[in-house]
Amino acid sequence: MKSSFRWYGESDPVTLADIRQIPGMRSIVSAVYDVPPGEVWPVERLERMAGLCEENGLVFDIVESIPVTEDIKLGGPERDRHIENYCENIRRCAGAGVKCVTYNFMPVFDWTRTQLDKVGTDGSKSLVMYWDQLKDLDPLREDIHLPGWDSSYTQEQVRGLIRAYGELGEEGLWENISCFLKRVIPVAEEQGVIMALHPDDPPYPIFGLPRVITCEKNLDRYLSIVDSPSNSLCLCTGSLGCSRENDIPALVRKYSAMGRIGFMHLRNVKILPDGSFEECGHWSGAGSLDMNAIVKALVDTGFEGWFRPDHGRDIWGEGGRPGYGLFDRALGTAYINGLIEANGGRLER
Ligand code: DNO
Repeated sequence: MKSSFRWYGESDPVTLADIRQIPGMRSIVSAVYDVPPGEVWPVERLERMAGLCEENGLVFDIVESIPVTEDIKLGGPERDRHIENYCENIRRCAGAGVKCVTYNFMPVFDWTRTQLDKVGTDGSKSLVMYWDQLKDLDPLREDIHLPGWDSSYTQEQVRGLIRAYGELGEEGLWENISCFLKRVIPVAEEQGVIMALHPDDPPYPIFGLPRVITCEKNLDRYLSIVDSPSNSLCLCTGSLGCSRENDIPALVRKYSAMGRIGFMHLRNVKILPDGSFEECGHWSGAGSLDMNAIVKALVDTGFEGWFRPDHGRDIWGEGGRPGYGLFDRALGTAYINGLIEANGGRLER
């Protein structure tokens, strides 16, 4: 399998020179972050990214994410143009050497947390979602600001979107997913690109917004819409893993054996008695997931895709981008490397 690290580009305080010193590191996961969703990425930007990675002994072969616009998810007036641009972005990424593209189908908001700097008993800081901080919030009645949310929407736009998704409902969202996949996957196949769908984080509806990429039944449904190795998963252990219903090692074993995992996001999460959760260090002893069983499932099934250490805590006073500092993610990689080696797996260089 291929070890990778998310990098936010030249403005990221974590440098490629830092990343290349992490043992076994191979690939950089990145994107063109400053082009609005739905528009086309300039080829020069992708080529520059590939060149910078190469100069640092790394490979830019995986993208996270090409965003799926609300018009695509809602079937809005710009859907066709946005899907065409999406396909063009896949071609451009492939032209720059990219082999895997991550994306998600979460309406309006990507991951949801109530606090990004919760201080743990050891003094480290992490991202948490506490139900008692969330339960009384109603974006239809009041202005709310949760950390990490897309600030490009006004509160009025958020209300409009929540109402539109309410009308669309889960089945409507499935129809729009199907329309997207039927047009995008053939292009990915032709370009030799694996599309890796990230699950909803957390895997249940928030503020009445439908969320469907949540559980085994729905992952099966998603993969069966277009039965192709290019239609694969980015299996995020921490996102699916904050619902006790999801047996993560079993899901990893099943989808990896089917050849339908392109990318693994490896992190642990601690589920609290009321269903709230806290992100924690990668080590199994720190949270609710058996990380060794997850890695063993990948090794046993001959997983050849990419993995990255997902969200780290903020440790040693680093003060980096929440979830994406260098130190704890580097510790995570070292730990995962140990699990891979102990299970007889191999890192591709
Ligand atoms: C959070 C990430 C997600 C992920 C997207 C993929 O830190 O794992 O934001 O990048 O959902 O489209």
